[in-house]
Amino acid sequence: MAAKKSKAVPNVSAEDLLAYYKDMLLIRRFEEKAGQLYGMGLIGGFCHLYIGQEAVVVGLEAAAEEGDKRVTSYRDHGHMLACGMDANGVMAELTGRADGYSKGKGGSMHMFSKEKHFYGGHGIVGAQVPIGAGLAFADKYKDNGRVTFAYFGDGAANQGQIYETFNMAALWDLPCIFVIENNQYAMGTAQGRSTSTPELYTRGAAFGIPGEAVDGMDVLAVKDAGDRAVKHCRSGKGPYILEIKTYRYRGHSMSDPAKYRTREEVQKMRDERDPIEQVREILLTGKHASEDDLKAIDKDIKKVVNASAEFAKESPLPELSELWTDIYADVEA
Ligand SMILES: Cc1ncc(C[n+]2csc(CCOP(=O)(O)OP(=O)(O)O)c2C)c(N)n1
Ligand SMILES: [Mg+2]
Repeated sequence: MAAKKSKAVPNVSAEDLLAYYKDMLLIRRFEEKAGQLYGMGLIGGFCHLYIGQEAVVVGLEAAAEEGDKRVTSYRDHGHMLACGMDANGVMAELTGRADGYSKGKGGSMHMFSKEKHFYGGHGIVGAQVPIGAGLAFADKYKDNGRVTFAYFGDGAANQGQIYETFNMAALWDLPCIFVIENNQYAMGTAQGRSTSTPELYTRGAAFGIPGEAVDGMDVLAVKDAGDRAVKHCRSGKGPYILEIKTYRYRGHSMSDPAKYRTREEVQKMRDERDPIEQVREILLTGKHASEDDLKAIDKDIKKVVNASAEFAKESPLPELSELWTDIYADVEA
């Protein structure tokens, strides 16, 4: 049966809208729970929340196909959930438990899933970008039609290795989508204080890489741009840049009191541009869902998230012998 079209957004089915809503809400509720567990001392070390940026990964995952790859920075929980990694495994890793994706040895910034083609989770700013180009190089070599999403921030966009990567990716027509998640801040530094040319999507011009700026608070705009980028890369035309303008509601990490911006600035964004509220509005006005339906969805998602926290708490700490495993990669013959 053909999917029902949304009245408010002609080219998107109600099913898709609802799926985006659920996926974004799962990330938000998961991150809220992670923040709570951090406050309770159950998560140690660094923890960078993704709240506010949910539409970026959900929109782009909607444009991806099975087998496509993704790699990102330390602000990575949303990427993992959006590509289908299990909330239990992610929460157990955040709490350093044996059932976590890295057996409790990686924590928030260092998780991977071969099955879901998620290549981390990287703590060194920008380091994941050449890795992303390497993944795309492997796919190009194998001629398998896959694309890689290499995510990085507005701060990382000023790093030298990004431009070495752009050069190689363009030279070899690599199927790599460079996703700049411009959340307007790099730790406590606003973009205007660190960046000479604010139009980050033009940063590939010197290498002949096309780019576009996207409203990252609008999941439909992200999906639309993602479709264009994927089409470009899959058709063998080389890399593509998406500068996705977004906003993080929380501090840089859990230890950041965020004194470099006003509460009003954050509140205004939450009130006027929230990505989840925007889809909620479309669902309600298009009569694709009732208030009660959406309440029930939230309840179900909270159950999944609470269950992940319980799973994490009950999972044991890694055995001492785990210190000696996973040090060298298994090399297939
Ligand atoms: C090479 C390197 N330099 C500095 C740091 C410290 N550091 C961690 S995050 C960060 C800011 C990065 O901001 P951005 O790229 O905008 O990403 P966001 O945190 O906003 O997602 C910095 C400077 C680091 N981890 N690695
Ligand atoms: Mg940033």
